[in-house]
Amino acid sequence: MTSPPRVTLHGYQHSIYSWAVRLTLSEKGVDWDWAEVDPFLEPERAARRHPFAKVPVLVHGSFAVYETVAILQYVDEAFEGPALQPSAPQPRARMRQVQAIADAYAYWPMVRMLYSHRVFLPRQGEEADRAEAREGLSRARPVLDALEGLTGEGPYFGGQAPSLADLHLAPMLAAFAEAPEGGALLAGRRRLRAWLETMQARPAFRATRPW
Ligand SMILES: N[C@@H](CCC(=O)N[C@@H](CS)C(=O)NCC(=O)O)C(=O)O
Repeated sequence: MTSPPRVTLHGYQHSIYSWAVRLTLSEKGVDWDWAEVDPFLEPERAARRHPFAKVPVLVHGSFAVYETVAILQYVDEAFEGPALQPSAPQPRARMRQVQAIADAYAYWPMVRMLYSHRVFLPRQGEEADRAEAREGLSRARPVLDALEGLTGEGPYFGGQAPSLADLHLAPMLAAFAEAPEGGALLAGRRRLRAWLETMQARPAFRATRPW
């Protein structure tokens, strides 16, 4: 009997997007192998699997996929485990909407501007740009407001169970909240802060967090 193909995640230990994939694999109960690639120090190596020299890339047997939104969907649909996408049109649209907001409006100011320059680079002993951090904080405000407006009655964006929206967004918000100024801004959005606390308490979140 042939064994099922392995899953290998090509990612960077500090990458927030790689964390979203690890979190989803873990929630789904899928085992994976890790292949460390630092896209900042090794862009040529990253470019072997990703035309834009980024991580993550998921390889499952002979199938490879990049772009986190596609990877998360694939993980949910290709493996057994709890369903991470609602089937009804409205909650499904809401899930996609939150994922799109995460990519288009949250990642850059929250992670690459605030978290990188206020937390990550100083922790690494590297030079950081305070102006970038300030600008990231300011650009994050309307994103937090939009996300606060999309939180629903349940503990998760999609209601009572976590979906890909929660798993895609949580690492970004967790990174943002690592900066004291980010945590303070988040504290003013009560439902969003409660949502992040719910996510942070999940065993998969604790098991996969990079710090
Ligand atoms: N659109 C990509 C974004 C991935 C991304 O930006 N990854 C970061 C690490 S979290 C990266 O590889 N950055 C390298 C670079 O920007 O040069 C996705 O959804 O997977």
